[in-house]
Amino acid sequence: MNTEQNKVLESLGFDSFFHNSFSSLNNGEFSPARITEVNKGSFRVSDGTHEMPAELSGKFMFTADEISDYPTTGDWVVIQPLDNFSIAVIHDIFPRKTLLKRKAPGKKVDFQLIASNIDFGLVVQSADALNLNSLERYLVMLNESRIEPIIVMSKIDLLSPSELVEMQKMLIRLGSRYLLVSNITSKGIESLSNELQPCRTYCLLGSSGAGKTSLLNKLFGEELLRVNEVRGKDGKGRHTTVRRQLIRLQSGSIFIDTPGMRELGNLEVASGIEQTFDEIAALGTMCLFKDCTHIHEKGCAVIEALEQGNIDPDRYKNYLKLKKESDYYEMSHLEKRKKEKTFGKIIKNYKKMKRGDD
Ligand SMILES: Nc1nc2c(ncn2[C@@H]2O[C@H](COP(=O)(O)OP(=O)(O)OP(=O)(O)O)[C@@H](O)[C@H]2O)c(=O)[nH]1
Ligand SMILES: [Mg+2]
Ligand SMILES: [Zn+2]
Repeated sequence: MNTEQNKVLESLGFDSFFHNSFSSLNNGEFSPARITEVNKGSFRVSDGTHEMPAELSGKFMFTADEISDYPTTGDWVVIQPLDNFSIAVIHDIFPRKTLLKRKAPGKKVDFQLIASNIDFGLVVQSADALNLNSLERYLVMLNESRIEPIIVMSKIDLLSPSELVEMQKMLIRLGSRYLLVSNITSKGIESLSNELQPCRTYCLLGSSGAGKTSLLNKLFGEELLRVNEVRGKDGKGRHTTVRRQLIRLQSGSIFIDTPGMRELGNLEVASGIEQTFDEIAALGTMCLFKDCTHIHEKGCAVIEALEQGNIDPDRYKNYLKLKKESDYYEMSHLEKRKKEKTFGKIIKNYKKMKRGDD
């Protein structure tokens, strides 16, 4: 890679973490690119200069067997551009810095990938519909993935000054960084802009209608229009909602917009819960029993603190709720994996038998 190419890639978030693994993935002919969009198994990639559709190589598809083996938006991949950058073949995925995933919607006990290589998660929620439990769910997910959370309360134009004060009191309890913005009056947009760092990747999360895309438009200013015009050429309408799309701001920050999620289930998030409810976790180390569930045990430091009014009853309730859910899914997921393994063995043995090996 020459220095010019290097700079362009860096502007898309390609840092030393990815540089270090490139030599082991590259055989000289291929180059790095970032997944900018995933749409039902078809991909778009950018190398900073060219954006093009991309397909998985046959070998890639053959060796991938888990959901997390496939590329998601934000992934760095090794590509081979073809036909003068009109299409690319994806040969490999770089190891991920971070991976954002959630439980697949419905009864399925499986993961769904949201995005990868995210540095900051912007949890957008409408100020007129503050929901601590929902915010805590996002915080658990982000903490579990080691992504720094930033809460963004949008639509503050809908609140009276006294309602704003009340809302902030509630937000402080979460112990996370938060910002207040209005996409209508532009209040708070500048402070948010000033926080953003170039070459870092931000993911917009939050329920549908929270104002994620409006915020991104706001941050983008006139630039997004240009992007939309460019996108217009490849047949996508100017007003279509962008789905899990990676966009670079003029200031150099990289954004991934996601479609609003109706339900946010977490799987395997024990450490994310501990981190999100750190005051409860800290007390928990002082309980009489090591495996204390903090529900009814004797000598439970959490219950004691609750009774003395030292921890917030709402937070305690949410903590138990998320923990119960996480434990349940964790067990079901483990069972499912065990079944899959057994089934995989049966198929392997069957194939062997057909081939006539022992
Ligand atoms: N009053 C007010 N309305 C807003 C604000 N931000 C967004 N809206 C409105 O809220 C609605 C939803 O905004 P979007 O930006 O599409 O929300 P989203 O989070 O991207 O929603 P999904 O794409 O469905 O996940 C739109 O009608 C916006 O005009 C705000 O700051 N104040
Ligand atoms: Mg949107
Ligand atoms: Zn306890």
